[in-house]
Amino acid sequence: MSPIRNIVVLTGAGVSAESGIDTFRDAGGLWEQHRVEDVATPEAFARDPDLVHRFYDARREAIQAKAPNAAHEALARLDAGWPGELLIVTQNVDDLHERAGAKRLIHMHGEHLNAWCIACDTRSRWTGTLIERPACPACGMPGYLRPDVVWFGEMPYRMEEIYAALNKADLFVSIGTSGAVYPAAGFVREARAAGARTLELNMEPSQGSYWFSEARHGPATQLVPQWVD
Ligand code: BJW
Repeated sequence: MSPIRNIVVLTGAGVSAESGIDTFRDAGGLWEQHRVEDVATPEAFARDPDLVHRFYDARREAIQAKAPNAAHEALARLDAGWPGELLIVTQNVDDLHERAGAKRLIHMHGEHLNAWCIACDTRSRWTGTLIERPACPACGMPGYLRPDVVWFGEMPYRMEEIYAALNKADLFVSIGTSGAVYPAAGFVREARAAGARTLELNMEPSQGSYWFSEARHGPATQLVPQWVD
């Protein structure tokens, strides 16, 4: 087997679950508490922006009170020490990977701490809540800031960079994701087609488990440090 130089790691909500952040599709997860169509589509935001803002305000506040766990920390160690190419692609909008110290990181579904002004197309750091939401710092227009996250029907971020990394990966590792949402769910097939070994680390077999050459099941705080160290 050829030596491993280039690694792509995909993470999902399961990597942050043991920090106390709700996943989407597990029992009691966010999609049991809210209808996707009400809070995570551009149409929902157009229809009822206050409801969508309340959903993200609450999550933003909850996430800020949480801390990175042993899985985020192990991935940050990998990032700091891996001499070859490495890209951590997270579907998570929380900032726990960067708070753990990861640098080679892409937030393909956006970041809960960013605001996007749909009047002037500028991104800025989120400072307000629903009650005291500021005007856009760039254009000064009030009422046009939305959470800078990727909703259903919208194009995930930095896809060219991600596919370039997948196409030269020697190893693709998927951590804590159900494999229910595309295009991330298709990355394992892309990496396999490019000749990469593929490893799943998840609490249970994901929807795409079949495509992985190896799978280990259990909590991310145990599996990820075991794999990294
Ligand atoms: C643990 C654990 C522990 C628990 N340790 N593990 C192809 C086929 C079919 C449909 C489509 C397709 N291509 C596109 C689509 C449509 C759609 C889609 O995928 N629909 C599916 C539902 C079928 N995709 C899109 O719309 C995407 N856009 C797109 O494709 O654009 C193309 C386009 C082309 C031309 C014009 C315009 C566009 C966008 C998808 C956006 C997803 N957005 C969300 C919300 C982000 C903001 C926010 O956070 O609020 O992203 S939805 C939600 O799901 C969030 C997540 O990032 C994403 C994935 O969830 P994740 O991370 O996998 O979480 P869970 O809960 O599902 O799973 C957790 C896992 O962890 C479980 O397996 C647990 O077992 C495990 N776990 N605890 C280890 N301790």
